[in-house]
Amino acid sequence: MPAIYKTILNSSLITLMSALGGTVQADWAINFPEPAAGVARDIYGIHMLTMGVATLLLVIVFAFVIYSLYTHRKSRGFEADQNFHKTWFGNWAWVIVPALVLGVDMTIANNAQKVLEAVWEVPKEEDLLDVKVTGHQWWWEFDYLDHDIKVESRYIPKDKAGDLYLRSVDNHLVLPVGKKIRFLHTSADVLHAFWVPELAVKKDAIPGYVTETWVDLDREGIFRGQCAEICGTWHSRMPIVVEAVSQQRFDEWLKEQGELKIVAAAEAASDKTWSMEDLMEKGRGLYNTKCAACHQVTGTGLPPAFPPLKGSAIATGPIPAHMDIVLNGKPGTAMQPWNSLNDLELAAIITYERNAWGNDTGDKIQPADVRAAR
Ligand code: HEC
Ligand SMILES: [Cu+2]
Repeated sequence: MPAIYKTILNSSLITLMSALGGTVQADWAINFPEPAAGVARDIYGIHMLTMGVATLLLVIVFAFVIYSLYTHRKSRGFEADQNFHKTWFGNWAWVIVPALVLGVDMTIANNAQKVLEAVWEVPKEEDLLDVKVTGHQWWWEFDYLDHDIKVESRYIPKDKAGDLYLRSVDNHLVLPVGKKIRFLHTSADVLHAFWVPELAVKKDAIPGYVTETWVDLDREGIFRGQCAEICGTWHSRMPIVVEAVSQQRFDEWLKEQGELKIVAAAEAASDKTWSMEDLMEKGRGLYNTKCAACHQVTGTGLPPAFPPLKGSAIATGPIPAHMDIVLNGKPGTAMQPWNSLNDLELAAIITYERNAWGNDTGDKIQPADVRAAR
């Protein structure tokens, strides 16, 4: 069916559904999703007020027009009234009706103004939770600035994500309910935009700039959003998943993250020599979450944009060159530096790349080798 017919059909369906009432709307998910934050509720309120007024006016005007046309039709012998303007109502209607409409408009504008102020003015409170949100091609980074915790969030490939493909990520943006949260938006490369409908937050992430938004979550749940600024070939593969939890659960989560970090750092710093199996096992997991987006789980890449690693001259050639491109990336390409990973993680990934998919070099890279190459 041509797109234009679909659009017309959809909008007629929406009108029909709105006429049928609230429950149907919810089932058909035709209205905005239920807000999950105070500011989002205010915005939702404006939307419902405006839609209510528009629907009421629509019904009144159409009822009037249809009644007039039908009842006073020419075939019944009616003639146009040429003296309407001579009556009191005929004289004043064109003043009274617009004045009423203006009154309604002012009500809407007044409400909208108040909400806009609330949305744009980040509360100046001592105990705001600050989360720096950085857009990357093509994943999100969330820094909990007051807690020294960083979360990297990447999409989950189709075979694992199932129905939630492009709606799910490996690491959620975990946030507490009942606390004011300030987002600091920025980008590491090109324009992205952070957008989660239930939070009613949508803000461009601009390289070199930091902008602010805020939310006050008021219910627990999983809220899914996505990058809303076309940012390259994999724009669709940077969904956002907010997990709103109780303050108590959030505190536990923070503790877990802190502990995980300590364990990982201790493991990576130790001079333990790792076995091939351990390195391959760790490497597979890390590769599949961090590298497979471009180089594919099968190692075959997506040429010409993303080169294959299976049989690649670098992944089967001298180790230093392989280590160099992974640590430092390749400027001007989508291959970013991965030096924020720890020595163990890098050792595992590089070992995996050199031995998976029939690369079979037999090379084992240890954390100490990575440390020496940094
Ligand atoms: C966003 C996409 C992307 C991701 C994610 C990515 N790479 Fe790359 N990678 C590239 C591109 C593009 C190149 C080619 C750069 C060039 O032009 O030489 C490349 C090149 C490479 C090469 C050299 C291959 C060759 O034969 O030229 C290696 C090795 C490599 N990447 C390893 C990794 C590892 C390890 C990871 C994960 C930690 C990773 N890449 C994640 C895009 C990506
Ligand atoms: Cu993006």
